[in-house]
Amino acid sequence: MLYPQTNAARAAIDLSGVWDFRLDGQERWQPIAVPASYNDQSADPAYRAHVGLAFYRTRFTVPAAFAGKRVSLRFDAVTHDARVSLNGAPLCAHRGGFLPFEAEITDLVAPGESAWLEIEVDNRIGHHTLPVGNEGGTAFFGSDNPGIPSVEAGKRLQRERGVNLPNFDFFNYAGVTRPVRLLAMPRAHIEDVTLVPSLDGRVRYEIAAAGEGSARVQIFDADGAPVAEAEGERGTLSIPQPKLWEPWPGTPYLYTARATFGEDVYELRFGVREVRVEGAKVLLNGKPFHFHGPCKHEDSPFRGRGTDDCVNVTDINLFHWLNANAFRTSHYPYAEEMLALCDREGIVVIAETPAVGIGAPGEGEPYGWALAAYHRQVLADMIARDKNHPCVVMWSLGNEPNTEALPQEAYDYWHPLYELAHRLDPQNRPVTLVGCQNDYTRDLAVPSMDVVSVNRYYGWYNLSGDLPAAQYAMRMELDYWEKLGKPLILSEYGADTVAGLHAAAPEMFTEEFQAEYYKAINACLDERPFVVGETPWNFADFGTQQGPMRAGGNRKGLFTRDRRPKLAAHYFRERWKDFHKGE
Ligand code: GCB
Repeated sequence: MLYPQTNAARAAIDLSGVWDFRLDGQERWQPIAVPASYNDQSADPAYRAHVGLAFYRTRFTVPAAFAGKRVSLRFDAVTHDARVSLNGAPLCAHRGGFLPFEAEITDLVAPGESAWLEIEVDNRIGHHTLPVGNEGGTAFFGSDNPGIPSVEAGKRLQRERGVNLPNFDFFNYAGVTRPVRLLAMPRAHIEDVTLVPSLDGRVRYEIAAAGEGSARVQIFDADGAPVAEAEGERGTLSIPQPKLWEPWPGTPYLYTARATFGEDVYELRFGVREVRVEGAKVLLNGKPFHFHGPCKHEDSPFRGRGTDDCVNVTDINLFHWLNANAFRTSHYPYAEEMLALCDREGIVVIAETPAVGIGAPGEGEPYGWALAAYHRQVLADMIARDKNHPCVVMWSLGNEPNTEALPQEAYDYWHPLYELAHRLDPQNRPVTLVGCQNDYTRDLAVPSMDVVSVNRYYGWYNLSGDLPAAQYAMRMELDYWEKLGKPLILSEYGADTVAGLHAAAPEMFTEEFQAEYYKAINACLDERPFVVGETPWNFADFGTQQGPMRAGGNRKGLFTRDRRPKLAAHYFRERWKDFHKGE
């Protein structure tokens, strides 16, 4: 799905602002900022604790100047499920909180007229949502205390009342979290553009269009000079002496493809780069690439998971400060604005579906057909949305499924998704699946990927505080993976750290311990050329569900939630300066 654009043929009006809002059961409409999660916008505890429906509404006008155009509404993300109505009549519905959807309204609101737009948002999570909610009555990191009659009775009460029990470790933020826009474009219009560049400058292209017209593509260099053009809905263009999109600190050179179809125009920035796996290396533009940079969340004070360009720019500038070159969109597809920023700034992205927490024991059908069908849809939508971004170099099918309890079932669930990602992606990027710390010798799914990604917390959740033992265990596991002959990314490792807590003799939770922990684990990684990535957990402290293991959220950030560096951030900044592992 194309990102909205205002140009000579199209208009996109951002409907962001202060809308009306009420939780199900409340009478009064209250102000709410869009885009943002609703949960942190009020001191009313119901905003964070709410389970179920919430309602948003606003009034907008279709400009008279839109007469004769195809008019639609585009929702970049509503978390998790949405039902949209226009002047009280159902317009569209969408499942899943991290990808866009669109509905045409050309014949529903006349140019020059206004309409009420209402969005019903559902934040409930369960076995058939992505991310996965735990219907069995146990909170992530909560203590089960099975068999205690009073605790069991309390859990029953929670279930009757309705409770969200995320099987994941980030706050279940909800609402209209990304922009909503009113779009106008010619009735005969471009629906999609696909570009597949190669290093020799050839660019395969395809334009999908609705209605009558003839198609054309022109390519311009970064100074706006034309460098190639072709007629027709598909074909191959050739850029003479192409400048490549190189990751930071190289130059992420961007060209612009201008597609025209009848009266319609769409402009897409893209880069010439290639990515593939060869032996135990990931090659970017034919050269071994090493991923280094902390995993992220879309998370900031007040906004929750709401898109904010200022937060995004600040974060990417902090990536530059860290000398980092990559992150994974843990644990869901990020806002399109962030990917455009990474294209521009040369930050490499591993794009992840929202499939986190699949297959917890006792979940009933942990690898059920219904979830698989929905997962396929989400994967397809993510690839369709992000396929042209040069920054996206790999797909992650999901994070930390249970691949250990039922190894064959897990393989039978994940491997078809791996094949599907390869089939759907015109650029045929490598595919990974991020494995949980478990008995890795039983895992069939993660080793079947192009790149093995493993989250490991030696020295934190296990062997806690004992760094020599953590190193011993880490090295033993790396010995195991080395034999596979595939590239490996240590896709998460980290230690909760309270900013300002210090100790001369490093102990868990101090800033010194976090820095020592990373030095110890990195020493193991440095010995292994097949380790092509180190992506610490996490860039910044972030909001989570409350629980006995979380004091004001997850504190594994290299930065605090308001983006102040801890000691470990300074350590990584030094480590990653002129870092040339494997090249
Ligand atoms: C993990 C998860 C991540 C958590 C992290 C932690 O393995 O992938 O979502 O936040 O551990 O800090 O426990």
